[in-house]
Amino acid sequence: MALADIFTRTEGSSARPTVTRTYGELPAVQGEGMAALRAWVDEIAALTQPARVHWIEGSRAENDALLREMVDEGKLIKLNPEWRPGSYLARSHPSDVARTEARTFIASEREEDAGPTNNWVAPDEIRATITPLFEGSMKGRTMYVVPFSMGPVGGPLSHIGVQVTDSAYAVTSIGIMTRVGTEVLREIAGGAPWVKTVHSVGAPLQPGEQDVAWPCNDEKYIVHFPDTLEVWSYGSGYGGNAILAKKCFALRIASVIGRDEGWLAEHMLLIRVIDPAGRAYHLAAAFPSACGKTNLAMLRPTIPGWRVETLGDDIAWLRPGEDGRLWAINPEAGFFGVAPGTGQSTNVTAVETLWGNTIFTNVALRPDGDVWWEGLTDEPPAELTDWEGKPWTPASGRPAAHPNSRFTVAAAQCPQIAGDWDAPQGVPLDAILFGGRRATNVPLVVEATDWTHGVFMGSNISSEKTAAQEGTVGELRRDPFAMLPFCGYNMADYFAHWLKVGQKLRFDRAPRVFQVNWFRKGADGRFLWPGFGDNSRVIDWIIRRIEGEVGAVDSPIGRLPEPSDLDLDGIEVSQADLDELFAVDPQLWLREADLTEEFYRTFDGRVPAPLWAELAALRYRLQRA
Ligand code: GTP
Ligand code: SPV
Ligand code: MN
Repeated sequence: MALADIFTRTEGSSARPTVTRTYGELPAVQGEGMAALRAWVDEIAALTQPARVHWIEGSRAENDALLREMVDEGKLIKLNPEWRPGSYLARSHPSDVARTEARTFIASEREEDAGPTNNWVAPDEIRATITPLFEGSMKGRTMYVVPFSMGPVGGPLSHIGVQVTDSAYAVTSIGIMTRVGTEVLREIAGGAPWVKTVHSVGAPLQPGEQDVAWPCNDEKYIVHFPDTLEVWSYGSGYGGNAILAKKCFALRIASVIGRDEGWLAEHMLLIRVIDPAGRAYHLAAAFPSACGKTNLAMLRPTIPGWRVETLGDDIAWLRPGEDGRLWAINPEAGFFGVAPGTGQSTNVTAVETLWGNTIFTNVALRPDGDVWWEGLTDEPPAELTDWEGKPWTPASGRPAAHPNSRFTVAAAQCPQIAGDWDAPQGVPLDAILFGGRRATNVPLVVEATDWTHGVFMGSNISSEKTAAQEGTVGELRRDPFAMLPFCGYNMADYFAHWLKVGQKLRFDRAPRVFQVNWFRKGADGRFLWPGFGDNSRVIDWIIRRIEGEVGAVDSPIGRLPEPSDLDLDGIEVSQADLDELFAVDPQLWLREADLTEEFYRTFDGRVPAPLWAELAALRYRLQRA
């Protein structure tokens, strides 16, 4: 693919070679809405006191200049263009490597609107806390103004926002992950509503002070104001803490907008699956962070004749259509994916996507100026520089790449991206999958009996924690709909909203709901299921269920495949492993049901009655199994 094709979204904007504009020089976009934007930018600049203000226009030249500047400042390492053209490595501060959920707040007017799964703070109180932190926080730095669109600019399901930030790394990342630039300003000028997002790494520079490679602050605040549609993020330069269009806007704030407008903002991948007969199906799947979304989004089926086209890998916005179907778009424009575990044998599509024009963060550097991470190749290189910049050899006894190291790359670079991946109206869903990382109990695949049962399943997802968030890896936690850290309002109201959206769908056109688990382990600790490309075998069963081509076995927790209906041609899975993959132990599930009751009770009566009825019915079936 030609470089020019990758940056098509910036075509039409004038390519200006100059990066820095002094404060007061404004883009030549006229319109009513610009006054409010300018006033807001003035207000933030007066508070944060940057040395310069730079309105981002989204051109290729501007992006290149920002990257060059960061290389000059030692903030990025330019990779060897022979191996990885147009690509860079960022090394974060060792304390700033993942989302900080404990420092993430929902500042709704009413505490009950945040609910027990969120950190609630009163808006006035938190403004009083963070305003002094933002005071002068951009001193000596450039404040970038980044207008962005989630979804194609002007699309019926799209929403726009503006991020001001003092991090050029954030600007270039947002440029990959969203549609950025002057065409968004034209929407704002024309009066389109927009979300305000403010980001500072919290590291002002005194005159003459030398900057560091990754400025950040020990004190961190990621604060969402759902009532006024604002995000204020302080102290972190990392991913979901700093690319505010992503988790903060497209999930936490958008979930609140969706609640009010009748749609859903979800932590889901989106794919089109094409069967050997050429029939196309659309699937969305919600798995918690680092639990396989990017991998499933880029699936290469191991069953002959099947194909998958990628539509999105992390976020989907779902809206009931006039036709009674549930329509979905991927609001993002790029992938911010987990590097470790991404390799030739697991996700060759991702490896090919990363051929160039990629910003890597916290992976290892090879002596030849290319990158490496655990799982990219079976054999590690003999020597590397690790993610902290220290010499590394296979004998070092520690990972060379941080477990949550990531790549940032344009979606258009994915070799199996769907031709219409950015179609403004999206695609109609045939199935929704919920999953998590569960070593025990949860079968490879289970089908929900109907929408309400599916919502019950989603509300009960739990998963072992990964490196994508601060905390203890492996610890089991509830992560309903894979949205625990991302739902911007009361989770029980969110369950009710899912039920309500279901009522807007035609019963025979609503997506069918399934729960999957690629991560079940045997007593010896090994994964029972080969996973990755072989997950196509589960998708094949799901689609044949949708078409009514195969039956299923009723179990207390839902419908399981008839063992003979799973296509296992060409893989070695022993009968004992298969039995274990689908084993449902009523005693253990009754214990899970107790935990569900405990969880539901934390919502003070807000969990919708139909879900309590599902829990009662589950227990009834389990007691008689
Ligand atoms: P976020 O970007 O954090 O939301 O993560 P994600 O859900 O997109 O997860 P991703 O696809 O990046 O996978 C995370 C880790 O899970 C990687 O190390 C993968 O190698 C591993 N993984 C993904 N799919 C499978 C699978 O089918 N089986 C096994 N065993 N591991 C998998
Ligand atoms: C996740 O943690 O689910 C991610 C990465 O997708 S971040 O954007 O940092 O949230
Ligand atoms: Mn994610």
